[in-house]
Amino acid sequence: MEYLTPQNINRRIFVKGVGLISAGLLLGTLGGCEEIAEAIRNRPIRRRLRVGSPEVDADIATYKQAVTLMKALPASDPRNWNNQAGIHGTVLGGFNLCQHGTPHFFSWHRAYLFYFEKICQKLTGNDKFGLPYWNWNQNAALNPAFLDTTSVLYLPRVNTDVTSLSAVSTAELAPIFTDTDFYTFWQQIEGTPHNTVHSFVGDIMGGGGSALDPIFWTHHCMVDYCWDKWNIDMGNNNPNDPTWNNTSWNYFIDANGNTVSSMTAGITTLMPLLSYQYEHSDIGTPVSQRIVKTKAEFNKLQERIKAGADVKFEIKQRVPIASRTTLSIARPFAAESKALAGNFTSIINNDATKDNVFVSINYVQLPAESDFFVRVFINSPGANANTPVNDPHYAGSFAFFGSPMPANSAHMAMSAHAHVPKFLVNITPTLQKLKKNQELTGTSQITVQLVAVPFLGKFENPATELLLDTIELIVTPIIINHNDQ
Ligand SMILES: [Cu+2]
Repeated sequence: MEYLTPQNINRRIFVKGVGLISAGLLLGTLGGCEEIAEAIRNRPIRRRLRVGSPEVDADIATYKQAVTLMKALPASDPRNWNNQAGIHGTVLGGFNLCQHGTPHFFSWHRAYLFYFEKICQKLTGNDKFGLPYWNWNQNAALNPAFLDTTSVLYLPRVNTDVTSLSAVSTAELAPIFTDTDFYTFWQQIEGTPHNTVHSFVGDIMGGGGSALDPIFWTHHCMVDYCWDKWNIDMGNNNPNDPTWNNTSWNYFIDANGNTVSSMTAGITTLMPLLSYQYEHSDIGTPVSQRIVKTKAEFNKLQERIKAGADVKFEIKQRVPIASRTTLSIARPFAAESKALAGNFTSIINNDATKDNVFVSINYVQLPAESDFFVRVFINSPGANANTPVNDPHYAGSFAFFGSPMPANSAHMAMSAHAHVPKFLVNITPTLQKLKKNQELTGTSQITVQLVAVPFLGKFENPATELLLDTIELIVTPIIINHNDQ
């Protein structure tokens, strides 16, 4: 791929909101223009984990070597395996610095993976190493390399094959990928496939200490690929909001074990263009890969990514449904809204609507157990755990990730705000379907049912309660990409 020449790449790169940064930061090179262009052209490939590919086998071998070397580092070395995982959180202490439920879910984890990958490259002496990703939509069964109990990639887990999870199915992911608004796209990716896979795999992967499990890095690499595909292949834009772009973190650890004083969300947006690339694969509905062949195309793409767009999480209409209620997971919860389908006529009747209707569900705190996910149905009073997901009233699902912070936890004040469970499920396609089936008329009341479904057929603790803060219907505008290229 001859898309860069020494003439079109500078030693310094201008990032919106950040100003000039050294290209070496993103590329791991301090060379001249020619070497920089070369480094971008040959940036590491993050491949899809699968069986039967010699390249993937080689990546797994390097990954094993990297994990072994990180575990062998002294505890005083910040690149040590436990120390790296501790940035995210710990088994006993819960979440630490990781961002969940904030608009930096994607960017924070991207920066975290970026430095982890650099540490792997440095320790193994393989600067071509790219973290492999677990595409749960295409390869539901976890790669067997992680199941060998004698391997450094092994840890006990409850489930390693996600075939039964609708949260990673094309039916559930495809509508999420049609969402062009960064804020609602991120919230759905986090709450649906991301959380569900964490909790379903379970054990250490189900909580704050999840980065201790080598699967974590391949799972988050997939989450990062979701963002990459949406942003680069599909032409959607990240926020141009300076507050978002300038948000910075001063604790990541570089390949040499030094603390990085400033990494920003704005810089992370350029990482897939400059420091690694994804081997293409499908997530939900196939989307063609954006292949950049010329320097002009590369520059145009880079300009679009740097510019972002004026995207906001804007709520045009809000209909409260319920608030401050205790729900038992053992019984489906049904609530009626004051909203009539007629309130949303323009959305329901228009397949090309520019707005989305979401059920927005906020809980007060994480439940004590999270061995289940929650299905959302619309106008289906009898919905229960046996109602199939191809029922026309089914709208989507979400799961909880993590446990409540231990009381008096040192981290509680610091990061609990970032882990308040809140979810968005887009019910626009369901409302349109029900209208077409003539189940909804203008005067039909819209009702919402929440059904908890245990991962393994029965709840570990059926007495688990969910403290609901609010459920409401919200209408958000779809953002048009004015500078789509
Ligand atoms: Cu995660």
